[in-house]
Amino acid sequence: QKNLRLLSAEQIELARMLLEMGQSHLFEHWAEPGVDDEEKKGFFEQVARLNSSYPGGLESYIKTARELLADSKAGKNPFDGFTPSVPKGEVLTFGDNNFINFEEAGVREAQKAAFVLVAGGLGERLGYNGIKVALPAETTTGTCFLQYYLESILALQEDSCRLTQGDCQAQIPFVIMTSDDTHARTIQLLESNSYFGMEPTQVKLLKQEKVACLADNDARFAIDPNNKYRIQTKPHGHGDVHSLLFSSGLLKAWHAAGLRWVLFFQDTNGLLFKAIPAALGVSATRQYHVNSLAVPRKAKEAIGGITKLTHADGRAMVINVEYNQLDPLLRATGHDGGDLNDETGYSPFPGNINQLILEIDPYIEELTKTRGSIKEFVNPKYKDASKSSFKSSTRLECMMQDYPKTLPASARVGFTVMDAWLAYAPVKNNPEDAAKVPKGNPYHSATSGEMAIYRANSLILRKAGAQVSDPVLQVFNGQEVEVWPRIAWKPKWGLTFAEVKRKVSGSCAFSQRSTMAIKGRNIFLEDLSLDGALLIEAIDDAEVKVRGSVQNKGWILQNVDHKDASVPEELRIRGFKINKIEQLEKNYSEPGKFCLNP
Ligand code: GDU
Repeated sequence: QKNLRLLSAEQIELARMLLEMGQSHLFEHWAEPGVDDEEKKGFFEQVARLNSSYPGGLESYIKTARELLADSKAGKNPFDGFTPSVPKGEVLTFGDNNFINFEEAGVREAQKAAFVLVAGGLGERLGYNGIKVALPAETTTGTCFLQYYLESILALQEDSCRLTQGDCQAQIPFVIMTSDDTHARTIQLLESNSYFGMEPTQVKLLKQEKVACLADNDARFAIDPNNKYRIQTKPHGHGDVHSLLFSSGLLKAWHAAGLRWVLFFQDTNGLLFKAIPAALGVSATRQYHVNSLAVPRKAKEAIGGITKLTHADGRAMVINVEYNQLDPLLRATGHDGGDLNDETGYSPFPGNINQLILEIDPYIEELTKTRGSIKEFVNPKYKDASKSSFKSSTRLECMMQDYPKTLPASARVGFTVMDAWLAYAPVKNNPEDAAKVPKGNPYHSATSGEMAIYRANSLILRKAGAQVSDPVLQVFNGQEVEVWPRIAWKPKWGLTFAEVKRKVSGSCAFSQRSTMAIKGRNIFLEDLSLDGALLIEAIDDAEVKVRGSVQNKGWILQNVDHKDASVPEELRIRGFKINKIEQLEKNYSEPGKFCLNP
């Protein structure tokens, strides 16, 4: 009471709300007025922030938390009354006519798209000390994930304007959702690399706030163990992206500018943009309000399963069921073995890779109703079976892929399945955990993420008519992986299959021990035979034809131990480094036509 005199009217209102909502314990240990006054001010600043950043404010947060905690205590099944079945979606085969047509449709649409990267997570499972988007996707060129994403969006922008002969001034907006854990380092990465060639105004950062931690089943807020004048907070999950796009006004601005699509994606997938054009083409052609990208999923793999849920009362939806919930849901609905592979060797439920394409009109209509709030969940770790107290504080969480949960039955919710080798190779697991992944399931490590890029590029070149030698098996950090020729190219060289095909002709061949890095838009491979390392860089106005045979000692992968602290962390976590012995390197920095024929 005595402390009230220090407060502004707005702060008194917040204090009253907290008291009414059963949070009086937050003030019990407060010192007399005059003592710790700055800290007390800080407390109210924090409460004001927590209140304004949550749709509906703290009151609504506490109410929802009480409901969800009561459901959790009662062991209520979130899927009560729903029966799971395998939904129907678009299944694409890389490189066939259907795929090429969807890719072209997608490239056309791209100039009406905005991209949103959710990158607020620290990646605790990976245990890397930096932000995940700063990690090299592959170490042949050293391109980090963020660079790959920006360059892919720029390539798509240019391809789209060429194809449609449209307005080449138009920029595809790019948003990055960060958090306090990643914000400053994301800005620093962008600024120290001149935004990887993108106009700084084209990129917007939206920082998500953390949410209040809950100490008990009554949703009493947990006090920060390091400061008795602060509420402990934790991340709320990637679902925050929807309310941030709404409250920032960006969505409205995009809509007003005539954009049609918003594409969401995650922090570490070095293959993603190989799948984006075709998936966007599917959205446009099938007129999907929601389109999730999926890959065949191994049972128990740590990715959600896309599932059709049909309720006894007639409701039905196509939604991601998170990996830890799919098995119990299946068991509870008569599938005795739970989450199992079928005769194809995969789970019948396609794996959600959390790449979502939303059509803006219905999206903005829905968000106008919900303000972007997404169905939340709570996952308390209880001390014992009585479920009356927690081992540590918990909080409400939400996931961006739960957006369709509030949509009306008339919404067109679909998905697009692509080959995993083409579309999905995330970096989530540290070397120890990756080495323990059951044989045949993907490692999702820095090692497998990099190898997947070489495999995809090799397979794409094969499909384009080149001869690419088979891979060899090698073990890095305890993980057996296929090592294909280390082939990497800039997105602007070949974002789509049609573009790669246009640039590869004659009889090209690559031996397994080869390395090739192509950095330039107009580099054409004609009858190239490579057995060694070849690096070509060219400005856009230089057209380079590459012919003949290149042979040298090349670049060799050398094992490193993930515990060897003398090796930089970025390399250690993949278990190898590249020993650059000999290469042919050419750089074309003047406009003109050139032929490289060694
Ligand atoms: N993220 C945030 N804010 C958060 C938490 C996470 O922006 O508060 C971001 C991360 O940076 C990352 C993305 O969200 O880019 C996903 O985070 P994780 O990689 O930790 O996600 P999970 O592996 O737990 O699961 C998610 C989906 C799954 C499945 C999987 C596929 O929830 O259904 O699709 O990705 O990669």
